Amino acid sequence: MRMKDRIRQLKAEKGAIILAHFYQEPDVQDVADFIGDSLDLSRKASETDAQIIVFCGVNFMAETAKILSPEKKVLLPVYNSSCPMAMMINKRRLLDYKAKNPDRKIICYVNSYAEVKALSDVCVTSSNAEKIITHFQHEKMLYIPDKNLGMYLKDRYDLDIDIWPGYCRVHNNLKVEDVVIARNKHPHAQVLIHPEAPLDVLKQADYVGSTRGILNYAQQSSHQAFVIGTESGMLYPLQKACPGKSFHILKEPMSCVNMKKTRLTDVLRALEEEQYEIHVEEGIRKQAKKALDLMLELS
Ligand code: CIZ
Ligand code: SF4
Repeated sequence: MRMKDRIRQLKAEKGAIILAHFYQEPDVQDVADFIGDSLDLSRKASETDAQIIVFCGVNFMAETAKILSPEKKVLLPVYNSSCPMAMMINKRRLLDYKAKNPDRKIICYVNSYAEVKALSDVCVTSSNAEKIITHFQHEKMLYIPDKNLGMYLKDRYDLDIDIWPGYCRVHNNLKVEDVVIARNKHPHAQVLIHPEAPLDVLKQADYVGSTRGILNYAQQSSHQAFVIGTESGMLYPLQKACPGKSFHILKEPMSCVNMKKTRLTDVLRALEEEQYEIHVEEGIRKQAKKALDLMLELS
């Protein structure tokens, strides 16, 4: 039996659901029941009746699903596939900061681990960060851990906000000259960039937004060609959603090695062996859930 058919059969037998991030390989996206950004996927994880969630992404995403749905079995097909940005902050360093700055609200990008979310007031994703930040805009804040999204928000809303120095290697590598080169190569294309890129690069964009935002923008736009400044996996859902339009990556390579670790064989094994199960300590989970629940309520 073909691997994709075997995956579908096992999924049905076990009553499992497969969630995949937009950055996953196309064949993994093809076997998923639902594809999206981390906000879409966390909503889906909390709403589904399925008792097993196979989460094709990186570990903080699967952990978020587990925090929201503790009664479900959440499986990550690749053992501990991680996001380097999420590792740029930890509990000890955040506790140190909080001790020195007890009056600052902690605004935590969802690209972070449970023990960090548990010390935060609210979570955000790139899809809802602007909306949530405006809710807190008259308060003193700390934004963790992505400096670029933090700088973008500070620039737009003139906030009293400290910004943690973390970053995503894939997006942080973009330079203004990359946009200039791409515009010369594709003069009729609009340039759509993810806010994990540096601020000077974002200022060159026609649109700045999350992967879901980029997808919606491209679908609704009357333009026919787009240069995409985010992880290259995004080209596949864009092309599927907009068959007549053309999409070009802003710079080669823009590939997240951790997102690309998941293969179909890993998805199959995850279903067969029910591995690798995500666990979150209950005290941490409950605290982290408060920050995620507030995010879902405000977004
Ligand atoms: O929030 C996500 O899913 C990430 C990591 C990127 C994006 O903007 O969708
Ligand atoms: Fe982390 Fe960047 Fe990879 Fe997203 S693309 S998982 S932020 S390293």
